[in-house]
Amino acid sequence: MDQIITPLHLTSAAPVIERVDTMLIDLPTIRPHKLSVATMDGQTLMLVRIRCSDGIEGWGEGTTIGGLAYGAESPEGMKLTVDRYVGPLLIGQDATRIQALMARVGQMVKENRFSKSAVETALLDAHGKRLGVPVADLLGGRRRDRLPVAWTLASGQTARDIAEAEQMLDARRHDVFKLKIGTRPVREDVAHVAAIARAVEGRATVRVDVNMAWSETDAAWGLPALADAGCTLAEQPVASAAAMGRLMRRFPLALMADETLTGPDSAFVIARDAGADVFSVKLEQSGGAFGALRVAAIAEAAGIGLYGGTMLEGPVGTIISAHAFATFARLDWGTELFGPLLLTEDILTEPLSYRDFHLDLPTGPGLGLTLDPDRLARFARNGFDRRTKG
Ligand code: MUC
Ligand code: MG
Repeated sequence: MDQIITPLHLTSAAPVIERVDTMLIDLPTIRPHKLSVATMDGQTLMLVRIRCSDGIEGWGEGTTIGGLAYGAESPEGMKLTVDRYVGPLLIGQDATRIQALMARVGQMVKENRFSKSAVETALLDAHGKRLGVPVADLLGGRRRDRLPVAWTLASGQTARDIAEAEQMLDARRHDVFKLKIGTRPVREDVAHVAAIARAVEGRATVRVDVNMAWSETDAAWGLPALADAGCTLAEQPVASAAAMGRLMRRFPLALMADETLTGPDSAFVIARDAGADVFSVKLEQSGGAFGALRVAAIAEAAGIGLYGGTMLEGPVGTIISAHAFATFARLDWGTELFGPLLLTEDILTEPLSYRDFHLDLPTGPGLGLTLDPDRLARFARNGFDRRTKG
C-alpha cells in the first residue's frame, strides 16, 4: 500500500507528537520603539515547544507589535489558541508530515496565522534536527549564507536617531535605515527624514515606514517630498490597498506593502491590482515559512520586489524567517531581521551572529539554535517547565 496517500495515518516507525507547551517570555527593549500604531517598551515572545516520541524537540515563536495595535492576535491570544485549539490537533500525529499537519490545523482553525506560524516553526525545527539538516534545506535549500539587515530608527527624536545611525555605521552593523514616521504632521515627518538622510548621505540608505498613518492626500504630498529628501522606499504609507494602487508609480520611490500583505491570497490580489512595487514578506503574516514561500513565488511571477520583514521577533522567529528568506530566488531589498538586537536580553546559549551589515544563517540542524533554560526560567511570565521528557 502506498503510504503517501494517507498522510495522517501512522507508519509503525513514525515519531509522534507527544506534547505541545507554550510560554510567554517578557523582555525589555533597549529604548522605546515608537511606531505610529504604538510605542514599545518591551516585547513578549510566545514560545511553542513541541516534543516528539523520538526524543526530539522543536521550538517556534509568535510575536506581535503593541499588543492588539498591529493585528488580530496578541501574545496571550496566541498562547490560548495553541494551548486550547492547535496543540490538541497535533498530539499523537506523525511529526514528520508537516504540510499535512498544518493542513489539518488549517481546517479546524480558520485564521490565527501568527499562532500557526509559531507551531509550523516548531515542527520544522524538530524535523530538521531529526534529519540532521538546517530548516533551509527542508524549504528547498539556501541560496545565500548571510542576509543584509536594515535597522529601524524609531526613538521619535531626530538627533537621537542620527546618533544611533552613526553608532550602527561605526560598528558596521547596519547601513540601511528604516525611519518610523506618521505620528507628526507630514511636513515635520519629511523634515525629520531629510535631516537624517543628509547626515548619512553617501554612507547609508534611508527608507520610511508610515504604518498606514497617512491619508491618500497626505501621501500625495508627502511621497514626492520624501523622494526629494533621498528616501528610496516608503512602506505602507496608507491603509487602503486601493489607495496604494492609485499612488503607485506617481513618484520616484518604491512603495512597499506590509500590513495589507496577509499571506498568499492577499499577495495575489495586490499583484493583480498592481498595488505595490515591493512585498515585505513576514512569516507570521504568511502563516509560516511555507506560506511565505508562496507569497515570494507570487511576487516573483508578478515582477514585484522582495524584502524580508519582521514582526520584531526574538531569535526563534528571526531565524525561521532567515531560513525562509535565504531560499528566495531574489531578495532585492534585503531584510530587517534585527528583532533580537532590539532586546536587552538574549534567550540563547550562543548569540546570533550579526556582522558586516549582515546576519549569518546558522548552519546546525533545525533552526540551528539552543535556548538557554535559565534565561527562559528568568523571563517566563508564568514559569518555565524544565523537564525534557513529558
Ligand atoms: C513594521 O511595521 O514593519 C518592523 C520593523 C520595525 O521597526 O517595526 C516592524 C513592523
Ligand atoms: Mg511596516
